[in-house]
Amino acid sequence: MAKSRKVPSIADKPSSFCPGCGHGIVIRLISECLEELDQDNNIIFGIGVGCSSLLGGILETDRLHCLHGRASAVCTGMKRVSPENIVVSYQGDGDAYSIGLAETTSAAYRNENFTVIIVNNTNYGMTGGQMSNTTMPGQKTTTTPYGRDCSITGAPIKFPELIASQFDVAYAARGTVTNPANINKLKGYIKNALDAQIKGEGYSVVEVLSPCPTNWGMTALQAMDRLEEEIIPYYPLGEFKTREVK
Ligand SMILES: Cc1ncc(C[n+]2csc(CCOP(=O)(O)OP(=O)(O)O)c2C)c(N)n1
Ligand code: SF4
Ligand SMILES: [Mg+2]
Repeated sequence: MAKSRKVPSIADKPSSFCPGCGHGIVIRLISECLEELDQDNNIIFGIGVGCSSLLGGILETDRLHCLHGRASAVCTGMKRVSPENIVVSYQGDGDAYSIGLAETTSAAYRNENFTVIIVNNTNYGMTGGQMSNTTMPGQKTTTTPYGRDCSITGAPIKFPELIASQFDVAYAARGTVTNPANINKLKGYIKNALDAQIKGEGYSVVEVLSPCPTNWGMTALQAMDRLEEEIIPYYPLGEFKTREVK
């Protein structure tokens, strides 16, 4: 008989994400990692604006809702005054890479010792699917009805690669939620990122390629297919920076 897995104690409330959304999987993985690292009673979340903010209604933990894009600045303050706590910034791509690009990049530049989880669904999900800095070239959104034209907007940001090659950060990775194997790998990345913070190694980030079936105008299964066929080939998965020699 198949056994169901125990629900982590800090994530036992129902969510209000759309069916097929990736946010819920990511939150579950973060909760499992915190529990396995014995940090579930020692966590403070900085929560961004967007569908990521629904996290605040699910978790029974200390948390602060931050102004749009400013979670990395808030987390910098929280971690500096309370270094014994684990601090995680939970944000969307629009929040972290568009509206908050300065704060996100500056925290990485300073190698602040906290962890950032960025759910990249290639649009501003909560507000109806506008273009963000990670919208794919040619992707139609409500603000790019003819498709994203990179000659006008610039090209999509690949943040983990950018900071791994340019800044002295501890850890940078990108994962996804398209199948059990990828979910298990993603969990490993999240754990490595939290572990880097626990060891005091510095800034850690995990970007998650995640479906937004509602704004992509797709079923849940079609959205997973789009990730596999179109988005993962553009945004490679894996670890880009780690302090450990592997
Ligand atoms: C200063 C400010 N500007 C704009 C908004 C409107 N707004 C709310 S959520 C959001 C987009 C969030 O997108 P993303 O971070 O990608 O999260 P998602 O909903 O896709 O998970 C925007 C623009 C706001 N709340 N505050
Ligand atoms: S709008 Fe998109 S990101 Fe937001 S809950 Fe729905 S599927 Fe998820
Ligand atoms: Mg988004």
